[in-house]
Amino acid sequence: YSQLTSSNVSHVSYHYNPEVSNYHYGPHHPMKPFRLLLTDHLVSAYKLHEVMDLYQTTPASKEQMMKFHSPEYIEFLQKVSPDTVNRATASREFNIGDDCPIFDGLYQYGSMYSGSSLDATSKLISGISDISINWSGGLHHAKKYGPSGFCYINDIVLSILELLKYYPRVLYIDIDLHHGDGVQEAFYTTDRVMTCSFHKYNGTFFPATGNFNEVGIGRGKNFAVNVPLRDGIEDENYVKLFKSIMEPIISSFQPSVIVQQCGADSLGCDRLGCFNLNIKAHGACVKYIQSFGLPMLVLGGGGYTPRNVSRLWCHETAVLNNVELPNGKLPDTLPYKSFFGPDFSMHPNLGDRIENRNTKKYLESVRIRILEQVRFLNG
Ligand code: V1S
Ligand code: CA
Ligand code: ZN
Repeated sequence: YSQLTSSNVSHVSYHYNPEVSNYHYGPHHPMKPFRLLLTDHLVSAYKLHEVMDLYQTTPASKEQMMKFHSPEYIEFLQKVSPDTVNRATASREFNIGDDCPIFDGLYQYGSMYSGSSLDATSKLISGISDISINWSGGLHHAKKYGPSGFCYINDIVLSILELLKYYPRVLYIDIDLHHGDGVQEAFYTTDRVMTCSFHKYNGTFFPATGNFNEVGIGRGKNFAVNVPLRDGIEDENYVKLFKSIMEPIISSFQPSVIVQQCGADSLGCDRLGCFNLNIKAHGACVKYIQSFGLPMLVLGGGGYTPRNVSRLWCHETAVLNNVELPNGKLPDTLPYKSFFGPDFSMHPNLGDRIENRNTKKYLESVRIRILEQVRFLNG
């Protein structure tokens, strides 16, 4: 299998099935697949489609999804519908409820976004792409036996399992606001996958896991890294901390491939969020990881203010293609342009809504504690 060539121009592929944006979790639910259509329109309006390989993706098969999920759970998803569901049983046996409702086409939705991640993964494995992007994926909470936190099928675990057939070591990086618990749990006992999540943590914030002391067990000890943050973290401190942790992790773990989950709920002004990050800072984390020149699977995740989710993922698509988007107003040809008012710009200020509870002293202690953990990687 061929890997990155010596040229410094990456071959980028974009994996999307427009049908995925038509599913609805329900009128009051914060997860809006429509944000994926908005993202695609922005990417297209900036002509980024012209510089990448585009693939219309195919749904994952039942067998593919059962590489991680239990047959009982997948069969339940396949059979259930909003009209026939027994809510009491579904809630008790499969964690169905307000966070993870049964909606029309649920099974197709899960297989659609997972199929996109698997298509993106196979383009990396074959060496056709150096970087492959699926903004509809990154649903990091789903468990073997059931859904959690808006996530039904864990497309990340499925992709990593596939990568492990061809690559010795996979690094998973998760900059969603929430802890990447489903991925961490799936690889908690192996030293072939290192998981690293940055998230808000206070012991109760969903999913309530992800403190420092979760480091993996057995052979996997020290191969799970958690970076618990408080409300209101700002651009400079976040990016500095991110780089100072990821640099030693990458040099000691020496991954053969990187999977990055780019959840957009870590932006400021997110409907469910509590950080103060701007789009450029979030994008700087993606760019930094790209600078290591390893094959990379780039996924979406959370993000509950659709106009900012689509701005972010369009900006990151540009970053990954080494394209600098023009400053100033969004293109006039953009459909749904009214969503982006009143400023109609790519970079609204998202950075000053919430008081920063991360003191310099706290962040320094986080950094030191994690560097100590990472020191143990090489024996
Ligand atoms: N925070 C938060 C939040 N908000 C909701 C919610 C709100 C309205 C609805 F109609 C339905 C759900 N649920 C939550 C969180 C789950 C957050 C999931 C984040 C997912 C991700 O971004 O990481 C990846 C895509 N759930 C909870 O806090 C659990 C509850 C404890 C409170 C909310 N109720 C609805 C369920 C129980
Ligand atoms: Ca995270
Ligand atoms: Zn999230």
